[in-house]
Amino acid sequence: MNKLHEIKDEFVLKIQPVASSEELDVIRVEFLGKKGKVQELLNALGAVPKEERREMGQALNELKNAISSEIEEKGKRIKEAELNAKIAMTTLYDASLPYEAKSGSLHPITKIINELEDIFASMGFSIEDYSEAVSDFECFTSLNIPEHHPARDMQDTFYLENESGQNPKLLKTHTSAAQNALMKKYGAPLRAIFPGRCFRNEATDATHENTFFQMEGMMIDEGVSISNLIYFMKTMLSKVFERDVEVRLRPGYFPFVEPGFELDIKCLICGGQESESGAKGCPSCKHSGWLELCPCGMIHPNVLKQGDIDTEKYSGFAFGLGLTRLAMMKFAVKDIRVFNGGKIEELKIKA
Ligand code: FA5
Repeated sequence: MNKLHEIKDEFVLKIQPVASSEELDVIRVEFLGKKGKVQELLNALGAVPKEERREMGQALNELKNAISSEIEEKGKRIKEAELNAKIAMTTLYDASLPYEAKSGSLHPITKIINELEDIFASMGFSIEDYSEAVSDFECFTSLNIPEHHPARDMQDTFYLENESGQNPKLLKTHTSAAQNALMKKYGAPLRAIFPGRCFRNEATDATHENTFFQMEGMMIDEGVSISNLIYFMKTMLSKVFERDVEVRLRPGYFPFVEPGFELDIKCLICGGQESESGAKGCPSCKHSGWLELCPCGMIHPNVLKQGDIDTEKYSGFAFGLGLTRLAMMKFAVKDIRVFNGGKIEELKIKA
């Protein structure tokens, strides 16, 4: 009987830390196997005195049943734990699940520049690039805006320091700053567009940024007139928006064109409609229903002369498209600051 108790105690001790099916099998063989500890005692039963044999046999059977049901119970718990561990692993990483590859995309401004370049290239315009830091001459004087001319007040900018303190460069306020250099580089006839980043020292709001894009266009040839200008503006807008958009042309003053116009587009955010409260337009068009988009005009003879163009023979038009504002309208972005904001979620525009 003592031996029986020893086996029982040993089993209880050994089964406690068992945590895997493999370890449990080892215990099963050790206690219940053909040469196991319980079987050994059963085999030796014949040598037990007759009067004790019955009681001993009964106790051994009870021990065998208890060990076997304990092993069975433990086996169930181990299987369950093993299954849960497998499920957890699958949840963490399942190589068979469909994989969504996240890829980047072009910035909406880049997309619109690419689109405009294609449109103008197809109409025979070359595409030019120009510096962001330019001289005072390029940005103002060459454009018929001499020093102390009040028109300079409309475009305050950021001046860069240089060692001598003489003729510091400035961040260009408009793409028109490249007109003079391109006239000198190519002469007439000339058809070119030059998109670029512009800078202005001004407060920002829904339609104004201190850093924004414009795209300048210039056509100089014999007999170029306002009808050519209007034709190119209309073609560009209908191709960009792929639908009819309402535009209006009104007189505008820029020292480098004569005559000069403001080309406005009917606000595509509110459609120029009155809101339910009776207010006209929306914040994106400053409640006017219209957005200033593309000033333009016939290039002033003084500007052509500064660019070494023969004004007796040639005339030309120029326009300065507000590219970031165009992107606002095209992609229905209500606030221009989204484009420089760097918030990927806001920039996920269906372009
Ligand atoms: C000019 O910059 C002229 N150089 C345009 C021009 C070129 C006129 C050739 C005639 C011939 P303006 O300052 O209005 O003009 O700017 C042109 C366009 O740029 C505006 O209609 C507007 O769409 C955009 N723009 C101007 N300032 C800002 C700003 N702070 N933020 C965003 N867009 C602006």
